[in-house]
Amino acid sequence: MAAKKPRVLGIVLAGGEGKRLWPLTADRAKPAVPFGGNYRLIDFVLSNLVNADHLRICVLTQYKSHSLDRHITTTWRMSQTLGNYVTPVPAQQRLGPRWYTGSADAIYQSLNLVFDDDPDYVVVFGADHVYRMDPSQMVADHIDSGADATVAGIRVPRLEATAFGVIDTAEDGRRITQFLEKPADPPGVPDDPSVAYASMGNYVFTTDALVEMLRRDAADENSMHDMGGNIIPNFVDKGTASVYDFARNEIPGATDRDRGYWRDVGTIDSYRDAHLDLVSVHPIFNLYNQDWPIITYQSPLPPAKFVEDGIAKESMIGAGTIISGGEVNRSVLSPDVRVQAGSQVDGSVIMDGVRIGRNAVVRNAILDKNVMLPDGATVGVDIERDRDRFTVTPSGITVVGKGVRVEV
Ligand code: ADQ
Repeated sequence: MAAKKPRVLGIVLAGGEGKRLWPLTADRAKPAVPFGGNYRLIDFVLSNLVNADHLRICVLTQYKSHSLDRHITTTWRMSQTLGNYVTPVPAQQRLGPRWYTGSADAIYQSLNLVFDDDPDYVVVFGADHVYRMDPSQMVADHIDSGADATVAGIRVPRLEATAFGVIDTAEDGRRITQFLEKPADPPGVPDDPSVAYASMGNYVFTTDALVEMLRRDAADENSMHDMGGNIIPNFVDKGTASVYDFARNEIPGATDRDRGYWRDVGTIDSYRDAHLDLVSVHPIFNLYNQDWPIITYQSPLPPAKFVEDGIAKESMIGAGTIISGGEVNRSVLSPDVRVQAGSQVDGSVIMDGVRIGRNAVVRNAILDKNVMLPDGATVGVDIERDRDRFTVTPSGITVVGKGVRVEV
């Protein structure tokens, strides 16, 4: 007889503020930040869970959650009656008049969802990353190892690991012996000192062990109530934490190039770089792999249209966009954008509803939704002037916030 399929509840942590993505996070949580023309960051983790048939998912929101909420309800509503759901759960102050203190507190305050669903295992994933992963392979590994907690691990350049939890394992390569949350000087792996073994912030827990650990943590006044800072190190101390090596994850249709791709697009520069990768001839991350689709909301718009010698090279252009005589290079344009005659867009990310008039220039820039450039306006040309009116990164990327009308 076939083994009973384990009951798995997905919890997606989507309360992150994303301060380093300002002004894109001025009025939306980081997981709601648009990405790749059509998507929001949260679509990647939700697609991964749903493609793997994990169809019961709670999304814990908190910070500026309106746009995230709306996106989840329009895009991800599944059938409660069939027992499938993606439910956005706002912070409800169930345990007193306070918001969540940390990511572990967010789960602790939402434990009623776990009790209601009664799963064997709880998959807790972050919502901030661009990647493809089959979480069911990680769940199978968790069951096989007998651990209480399993952490997804990936090798990253050692110097980047200051932003991550860093894992050391026993000789079996599986049991975690040390977990350092965001160390100032991350240790390298034994066979390569330039590389660290980082936590992806994705975890699988055996339900009872998670509930017990969250209760213990809630009673600890010295805890920050953080998954990476407290809960995982406590499982490591208990000797019941394992690592799941992301390099072993197999995705249908993956190429040698994009196998193992995982990006924390946590800064404006990394956000733009990830977009430039998408429009390169051979991108590392292949959005076009329909064997593991990234699901999102698509509004019923007509196809993109190019008229009056309008042209786009090495670019992705959303539906309903009209390039009327302008030239677009190495850029990602969302749906419903207009680019008028004589204008140039280069190395940029342009979001929904942006209007670019005649003879305008947009260079190395990110234009948030509904930005208006009148005829002759420029962004990314006079960087000093841009510094006074917009956000400009040290590397010279200009970001114009939602709905701004750019002065000529
Ligand atoms: P960080 O990403 O810095 O490190 P955190 O800010 O807690 O940790 O964010 C983790 C996830 O939880 C994100 O998806 C975020 O949106 C969400 N989140 C944060 N606070 C929340 C709250 N109060 N309520 C709901 N959701 C919340 C973590 C780990 C590291 C690991 C990196 C990988 O702590 O060990 O290496 O992720 O990026």
